[in-house]
Amino acid sequence: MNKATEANFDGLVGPTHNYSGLSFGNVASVNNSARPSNPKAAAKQGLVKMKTLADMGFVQGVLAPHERPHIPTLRKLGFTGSDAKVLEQVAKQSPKLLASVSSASCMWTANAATVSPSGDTKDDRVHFTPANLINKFHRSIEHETTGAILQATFKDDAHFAHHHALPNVDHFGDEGAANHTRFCDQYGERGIEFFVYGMEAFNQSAPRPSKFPARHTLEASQAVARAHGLVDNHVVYAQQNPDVIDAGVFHNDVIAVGNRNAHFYHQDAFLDTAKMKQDLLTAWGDRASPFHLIEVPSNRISIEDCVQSYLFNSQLLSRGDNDMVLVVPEECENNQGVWRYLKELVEGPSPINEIKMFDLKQSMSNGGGPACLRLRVALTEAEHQAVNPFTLMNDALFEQLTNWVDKHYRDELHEADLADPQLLMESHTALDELTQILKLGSVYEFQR
Ligand code: SUG
Repeated sequence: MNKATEANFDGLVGPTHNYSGLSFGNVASVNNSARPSNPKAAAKQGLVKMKTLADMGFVQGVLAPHERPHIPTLRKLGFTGSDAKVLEQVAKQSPKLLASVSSASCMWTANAATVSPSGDTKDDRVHFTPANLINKFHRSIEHETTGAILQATFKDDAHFAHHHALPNVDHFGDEGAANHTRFCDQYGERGIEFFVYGMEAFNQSAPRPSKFPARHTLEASQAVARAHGLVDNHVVYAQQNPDVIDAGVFHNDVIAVGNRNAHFYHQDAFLDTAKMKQDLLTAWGDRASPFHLIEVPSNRISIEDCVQSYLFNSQLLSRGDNDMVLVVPEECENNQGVWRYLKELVEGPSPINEIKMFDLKQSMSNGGGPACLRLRVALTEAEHQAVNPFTLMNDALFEQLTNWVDKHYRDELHEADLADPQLLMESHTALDELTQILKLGSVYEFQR
């Protein structure tokens, strides 16, 4: 077994971060629709989280935002003329379409891709499949650029294998790592990949939510497991409880989080909790450490409080064996019941020993907490060396990116501003400079 660590790659918030109410089924997105946003504060809140975790000794990377408004999509949809003309027409004919191609939603990199570390795959490479995100139009236009950015970050094909997104159709709705967790004793060993789905596409009689969409299918998870060359008895599938999807739990990472030998989840998260536990314990077998199932009962914390506080949308990070820190949003402290529970948790027998809190209000107001903002990639030493070093967080990069945000970002953005051709130019100028800072090459269409 090769020694490995877990790296977290956070999405840098883009210059057009705004609240457009685009995500039906995501309570925060719908409730904050049309509120003015602050892209500068949003990007800085994200950078502070990245820098703090890097300072704590975690490997932290940055994934670049996408070009927005996405003029190539508008041209595909029949808009013509100069970029300014295209913006003028779409603003007049369909402001929601303009908002959709302007969303900075690629910041939530838990939805960028599903990643299988080399310890789990048949060819001993790290595998990436960008998520097609087909359930939401504004997110379905992410996967091509996501793929280009992942390839520019994880370049060496001796170590990294990049797949295409799954077919763009409901049957293969794929939301990436937000519905995927990996359990292991040590990061370098063969882990258990745990895929959580919202519905079965080819089985109409299987349970599914009735009010809000199930974005992710079993068939998508199975396809990713096949493409990544995972070993069957190290893969576990579980269905989300349709009732919690209908209560606003649009991704499993809003109600469960796992790391190494710990699974922290709500009692009502899964359709069949007993089966989920049994399947994980069977796959775990007789590994060196015990497997911790930390189940939060509904009489302690309601689903509504999970959705409001984002307790489970936390990062569970290992500082050593049996020593984990839970990274939560400030909203957890503002919720009395959740805060009381967390205080008991860290004093109790579980491996979770510390809580670290961040102000991520700008992202939270669109339904994106600490876990949404990061893509986990377990890397061996050789793979870590092969990552594009300019994307890894350190003092110099933090300073450079903070200055870059100060120079290019607005501190207030309204939906009507999205039609401003100046905003498009500001965004292109900023991203062009960013590709030089992160040494990504020409990953954007406007650069080709
Ligand atoms: O897909 N919100 C995102 C939030 C994604 C959170 N990610 C995870 N849970 N992993 C979504 O619903 C809102 C955009 C708007 O309404 O302007 C949005 O896309």
